[in-house]
Amino acid sequence: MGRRAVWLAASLAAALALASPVSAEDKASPAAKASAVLKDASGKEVGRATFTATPSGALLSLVLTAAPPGVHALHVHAIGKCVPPDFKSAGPDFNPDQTKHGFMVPEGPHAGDLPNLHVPADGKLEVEFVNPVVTISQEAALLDADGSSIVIHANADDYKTDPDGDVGPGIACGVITP
Ligand SMILES: [Cu+2]
Ligand SMILES: [Zn+2]
Repeated sequence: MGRRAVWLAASLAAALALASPVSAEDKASPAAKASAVLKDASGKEVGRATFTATPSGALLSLVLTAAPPGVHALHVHAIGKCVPPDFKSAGPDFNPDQTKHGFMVPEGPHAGDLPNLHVPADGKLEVEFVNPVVTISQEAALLDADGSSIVIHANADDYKTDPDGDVGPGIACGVITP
């Protein structure tokens, strides 16, 4: 499994743990964490994300409490800056390997690509993913010099259109902090 490995559902992660390129240092400090509070353009909190370093990669737990219903793209973006209303300040998808966007293309995905969120009518959703590519504080790090952020977009990700999956503007954003 290379650096282009896709995000995996948590249920699949255990089977692939031995093949993941996680550094020894992250393995030695499994308690390493980072987190983000996601807010919409009006500044209202819509949910929280926690990243935990594991021997299989970064485990993302996302708890949405007031997200807009519907199907929305979820990405890690390259810069830790969330300026409303469109959160362009967060930069493009996190892409330290200079790959292309999307799970459906052979040159993809970006390290920051994630599966779509299907938010129910009450705006509440809890999901967990393991990303074997990114780390909290090592190579491909979320906490690099310019930080990173987690962004929910207006539309679904088509998993193939470069550079962003045709997802429309950001509608919620959270800076990832230690
Ligand atoms: Cu994005
Ligand atoms: Zn992408």
